[in-house]
Amino acid sequence: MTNTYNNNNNNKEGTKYKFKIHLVGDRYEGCKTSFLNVVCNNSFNLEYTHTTIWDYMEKEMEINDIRISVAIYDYFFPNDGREYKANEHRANFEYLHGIVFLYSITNKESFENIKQFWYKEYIKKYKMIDKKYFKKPKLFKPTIMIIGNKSDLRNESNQSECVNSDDARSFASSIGALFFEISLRENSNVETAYTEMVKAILTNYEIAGGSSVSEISTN
Ligand SMILES: Nc1nc2c(ncn2[C@@H]2O[C@H](COP(=O)(O)OP(=O)(O)OP(=O)(O)O)[C@@H](O)[C@H]2O)c(=O)[nH]1
Ligand SMILES: [Mg+2]
Repeated sequence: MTNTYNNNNNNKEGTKYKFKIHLVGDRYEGCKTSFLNVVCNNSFNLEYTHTTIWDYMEKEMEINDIRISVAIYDYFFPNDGREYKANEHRANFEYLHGIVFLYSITNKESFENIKQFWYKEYIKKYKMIDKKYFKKPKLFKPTIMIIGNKSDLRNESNQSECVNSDDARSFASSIGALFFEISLRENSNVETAYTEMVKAILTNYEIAGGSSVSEISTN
């Protein structure tokens, strides 16, 4: 797929920046498709359909009078993501501005998988592809956000199976990530989380020079 999120030549009139965000997390418990639909279409469906192709939707927004277009990728991972193929994914990792790791508050395993698997593997993958295919030292680091979803179910769930908010917050803080608890079903805290993410990307991006990501230096 042709990547149009490099901020070089493809801006629509009035759009200053184009950012790209990936949604990452366990099958079902990550609620990635639900996140995409609530943020981009303001629609929520309780029925579950496993995503079998990756796709993205675009959302336009304005922050401090700056018009931004954000492509949010609902990422499909073969074999639940335990297997990666660099060639399949390299174009999608190019010019990546943000990664949202999602878990279900009511499922501790989905949070542990973010900590022990998704975060580590995804950052490793990102760096590997970056180094292997994009020769320039692109040291602009993607903004990271950790999201605990299904806050609507916390009170009615077995508390010993729920993710402790402080544990999740301290993990997010230890990796320099934003952290929010949300309910997609109730549309609670979703816009705040999403807007804070884009604001943080914008800040990082402008501090780094505000030009093509490939020209931005890292670390
Ligand atoms: N109660 C509740 N259910 C939710 C919430 N968000 C999502 N769900 C439900 O959780 C299930 C899984 O959500 P999906 O968004 O399809 O999960 P996914 O990560 O895209 O799953 P895969 O495509 O298989 O990787 C669906 O039945 C959703 O309706 C929420 O905030 N509260
Ligand atoms: Mg899905």
